[in-house]
Amino acid sequence: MSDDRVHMTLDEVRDFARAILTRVGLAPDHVGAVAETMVAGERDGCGSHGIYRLLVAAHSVATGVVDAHATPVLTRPAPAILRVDGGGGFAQLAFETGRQALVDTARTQGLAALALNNVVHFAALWPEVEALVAEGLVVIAVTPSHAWVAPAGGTKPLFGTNPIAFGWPRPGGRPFVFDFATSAVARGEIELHRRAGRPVPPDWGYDAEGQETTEAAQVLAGAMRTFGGHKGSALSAMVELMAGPMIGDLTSRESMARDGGRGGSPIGGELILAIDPAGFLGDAAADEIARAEALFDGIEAQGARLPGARRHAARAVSLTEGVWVSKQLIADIENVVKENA
Ligand code: NDP
Ligand code: PYC
Repeated sequence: MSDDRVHMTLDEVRDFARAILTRVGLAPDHVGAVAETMVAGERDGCGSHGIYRLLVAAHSVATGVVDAHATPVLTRPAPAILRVDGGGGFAQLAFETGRQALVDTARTQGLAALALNNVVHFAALWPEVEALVAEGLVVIAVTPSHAWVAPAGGTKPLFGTNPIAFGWPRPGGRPFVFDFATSAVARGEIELHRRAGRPVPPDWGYDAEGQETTEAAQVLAGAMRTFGGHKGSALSAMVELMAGPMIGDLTSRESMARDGGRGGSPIGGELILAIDPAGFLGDAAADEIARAEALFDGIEAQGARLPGARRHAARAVSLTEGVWVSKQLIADIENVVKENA
């Protein structure tokens, strides 16, 4: 292995993340919830949302973008509608606060929606989706971010990178879960290209003058592009609407304005929809979920892979062999903490 990386077990990753988050002053219940999503990112080979996120998490605490001691509060505005006010804290603890109520409500009502409001969000959505799918639910989750992405046909930032995640339970197997930004790629991936000095594909974004560029730094200073042209653009708008005004929270442009140049993680809301197939199907649910397997068989029969397959393959390795982490990243994280001590 090249010596610019250090080997860590997943327990060491967890200890490191917890120690850093504690040192920057995050309250213990947040530390636990936030660190787990970073461990999950490293475990599943998702570098842009593993401990790399300690940089922005520490910065968000130090600059007051996030309330490090927020206590999320769960309410039920309607029988199938749940809301957690995150109190300006990280989204992970807000999700944990509403998670069991969402599962229970989906089971009793057939479907349920959970709005996380007033949260700071830097995480991937698939850990939440997987946790709910493990309960036998079909799940959709969306969240806006900061205004970094131009609508198709434009070249100026308006939308966030606005991920959409979907999960479907599979009998005895790995769930079908996809989770992707509606931008050409997550911003974190472009940041990793900048750190590594690697060019980006020309269709990832524009420079500040609206010109195509392969310089990661110029895209970060300019505007990212949506995936799939007008289709990704419309989906991105949908995310803004459903996890912004529909739940009484911020759009990506408003999140950026609220940040006020501090460079913290996005501020706003997240919407999670959970459906219990038994609500439609009753006792036939298990048979129908089993019938859906033919679709997955059909995909794989063509040599295509399912979303999530790469993550699960990475997980199988990391659970026994640990992971390799950039020494430079570890040093940068330590520096951010020292600078903000
Ligand atoms: P990718 O473009 O890498 O795509 C991710 C999804 O597509 C995964 O489900 C992935 O499965 C699947 N996939 C990728 N390649 C294939 C393939 N060849 N065949 C089948 N499926 C495939 O991710 P993004 O850069 O768009 O997003 C990365 C992460 O960033 C997401 O987890 C997202 O939640 C997070 N994010 C969070 C934001 C926030 O505001 N909180 C904002 C934007 C992004 P697999 O994982 O197995 O490769
Ligand atoms: O990678 O685009 C991103 C992102 C934004 C917030 C969290 N991740």
